[in-house]
Amino acid sequence: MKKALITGITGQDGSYLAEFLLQKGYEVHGIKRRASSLNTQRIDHLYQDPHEQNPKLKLHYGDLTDSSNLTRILQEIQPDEVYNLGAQSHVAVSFDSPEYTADVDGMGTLRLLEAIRFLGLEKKTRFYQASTSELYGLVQEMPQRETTPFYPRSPYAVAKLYAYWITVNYRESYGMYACNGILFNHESPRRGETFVTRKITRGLTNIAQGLEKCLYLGNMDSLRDWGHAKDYVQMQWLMLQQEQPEDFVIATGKQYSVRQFVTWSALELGIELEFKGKGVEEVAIVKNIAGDSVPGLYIGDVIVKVDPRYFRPAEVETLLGDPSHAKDKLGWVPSTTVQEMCAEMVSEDLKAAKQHAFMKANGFDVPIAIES
Ligand code: NDP
Ligand code: GDR
Repeated sequence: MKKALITGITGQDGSYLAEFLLQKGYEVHGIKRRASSLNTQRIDHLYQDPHEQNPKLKLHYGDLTDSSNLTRILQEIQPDEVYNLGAQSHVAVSFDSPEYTADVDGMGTLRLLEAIRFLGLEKKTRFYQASTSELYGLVQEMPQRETTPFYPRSPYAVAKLYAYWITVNYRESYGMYACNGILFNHESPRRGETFVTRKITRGLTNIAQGLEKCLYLGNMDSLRDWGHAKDYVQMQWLMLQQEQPEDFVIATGKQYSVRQFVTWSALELGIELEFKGKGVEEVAIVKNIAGDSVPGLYIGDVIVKVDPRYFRPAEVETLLGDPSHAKDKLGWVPSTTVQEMCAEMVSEDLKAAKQHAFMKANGFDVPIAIES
């Protein structure tokens, strides 16, 4: 039985990857951070009670900032594969916490690689690094492929640049099977609530249930190449099953604006929107509502506004990936379109919003966690 260690197992990708590897028959180990409240919601459905059986999923407390902890966990598990998904992954937050982001996202990668080497596991343990399209930053070439020069535009992307190169360096220096997946944005119903797609689907479903009045967003012109996280984790695994380690771009090859994602999400709820104004003045107004699908909402209501607080000190305006290398070598074909993914996200968030509205209507004052 193969053993895998996943850092970031409590995150979006970590949860899908853990599911995938368990289905493949792996023993899966994950590193979770100590938090003052439970942070395992995304993997709770995979939990097996160690008192009843020998679980195939095992969690270890740890942190990418703690080398001795990482070394001890690796020594204990001796994994065949390590997936380094753990990160302070929010680009906007990285401008507020640049040093922490560098420590976790950049140095954290070095700590793991060095622990593998120190323990003499460099010929046994294969290593996947969660690299990102944010490395491309300011446009150098469109679409972006494995050979496109990097121009990072945030402390997050600069930290990930270090992680990218240290992974390449350990491969070249020590013959490690180590590779970078340069993944473009991927989303799902499990996406963190403060990334733009989930913020939109959650915000609009709350509005449709009368729980919120207006959704505030930043740069609506931003263009992204969005895929489904469930598809993308399969590529993470495939990258570690090749004869030779290589770096791959994983993307859909199509890009859409934030505004377009708002439009699709609203249409899923039966709401047709009209956008008026430019820049900070832009708003989305309800133009039509299908049937009586959204009681309490009226034509002419303004339900999306721009708040410059969400503008970034330096923006990545446009990302579009060229996945042809992954297609040729890994047989990559995304199984979900962005519209299908948007529909799935709206549907899941609508269920939660309906439950919330039901509780509220029945006298339970449950506040909505609105973190942006
Ligand atoms: P999430 O933000 O959903 O998950 C991040 C994970 O990292 C969480 O489990 C988090 O733990 C953990 N983590 C954060 N800080 C530390 C730390 N100091 N030590 C250990 N673990 C830590 O990210 P995604 O699942 O979306 O992304 C996975 C990886 O892929 C990240 O590295 C991200 O940068 C990268 N990536 C993501 C893309 C995307 O579009 N989703 C695209 C390209 C790259 P906790 O739950 O406790 O917060
Ligand atoms: P990104 O994702 O920065 O691409 O990083 P995010 O969803 O945060 O932003 C995408 C684009 O939308 C614009 N935007 C807003 N973003 C947020 N979060 N909130 C808003 O209100 C808002 N309004 C407009 C942003 O400016 C940006 O242009 C994600 C993360 O998962 C990274 O870890 C990963 O490496 C990259 O994707 C690929």
